[in-house]
Amino acid sequence: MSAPNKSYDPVEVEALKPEEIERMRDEALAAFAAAGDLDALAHAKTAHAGGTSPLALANREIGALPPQAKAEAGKRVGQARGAVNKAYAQRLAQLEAERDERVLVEEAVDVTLPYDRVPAGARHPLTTLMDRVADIFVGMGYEVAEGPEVEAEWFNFDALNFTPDHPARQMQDTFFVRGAQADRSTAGDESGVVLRTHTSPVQARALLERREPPVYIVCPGRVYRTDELDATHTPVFHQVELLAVDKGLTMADLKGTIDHMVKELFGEDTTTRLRPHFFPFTEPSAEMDMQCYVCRGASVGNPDRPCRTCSSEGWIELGGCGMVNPKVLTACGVDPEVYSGFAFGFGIERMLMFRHNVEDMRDMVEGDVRFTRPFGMEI
Ligand code: FA5
Repeated sequence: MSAPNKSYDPVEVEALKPEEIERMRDEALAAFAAAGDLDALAHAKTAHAGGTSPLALANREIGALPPQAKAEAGKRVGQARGAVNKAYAQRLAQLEAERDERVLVEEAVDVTLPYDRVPAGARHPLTTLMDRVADIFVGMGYEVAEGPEVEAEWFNFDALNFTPDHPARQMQDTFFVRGAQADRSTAGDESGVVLRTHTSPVQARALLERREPPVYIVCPGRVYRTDELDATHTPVFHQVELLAVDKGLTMADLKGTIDHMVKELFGEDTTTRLRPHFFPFTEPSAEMDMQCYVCRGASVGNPDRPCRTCSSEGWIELGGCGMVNPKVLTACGVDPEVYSGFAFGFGIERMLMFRHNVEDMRDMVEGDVRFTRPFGMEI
């Protein structure tokens, strides 16, 4: 700050010269006008109207003037500062208005947009079909039974009369969790542990758990085999197993039960047939076919009317069945002289394929909603 100016001449104090004050004011007004946004305006305010701005510093110089000069210099600086503050306020209002207008456009919310864009989920068609099949038997008085997917090798194979050297026990067919047949010599008497390869071990579990027949159970569930994933195979698939053990059951009861299921699922006039087959746990055993519900056999030997559903064979393979082998009944503590039983089992993926003309099983496991959506939103 300058020393008091005894011989008063305001022109002598550089910062208070009229043209200097005008220059400071004009620079401030130009800086405010040039500020393109609120940040730039805040910087311009600090530079031109803040505590260390040229006008503020000039204001301080007034104190050094002789009393008679203070009023004039004060008026000049005060007018300039007033003009600067006014220009700042005007530019601030202008920039704020521009910002508000921009925000209204950029952050506008379209209240007419639909709010419920997330579609409702639904159960997988495999689950729905499996439950529908199970329901048919529940309606006939059967109970739903379940067993573990990680199963004792004894239940999966031994109890079902699979010989120790049966090919199904090989690691090429079965996922072993512990104690593969190959290292049985070291595994001792302990049963190995496998991922169950079919739902049939639930037969043995049900008989052992209930002890006294009658037993009527339906067992839907997931099973595992070391098959490659392709159009007609998957390493993880679903089966539905049926077991009935009672006094006096015969193949006629088995056939009648299969017929009932098929008519419920594919229509009253659908017929079935049994073809001789072999399963270690049923005797006699058969494979069960149903008449093609699309062509009803009309495509057989008729090249003019090919049928994609049954490949013009007239019949569709459903699964395996038979009368429960007396050895299985004995292993499960049921007297085969008193009781007899029948069982059948089939794959749900294959049934979904021919029931809904799905050409590739991989579509069922890939989780693409474009596959599941046409089946509807059943929950
Ligand atoms: C069995 O699994 C027997 N437990 C069925 C049975 C039960 C017979 C009771 C007698 C008494 P099989 O290995 O054939 O049988 O399999 C039955 C069905 O499972 C097949 O008809 C087929 O529909 C389905 N299946 C088998 N392997 C696969 C696979 N890799 N992917 C999809 N489905 C399969």
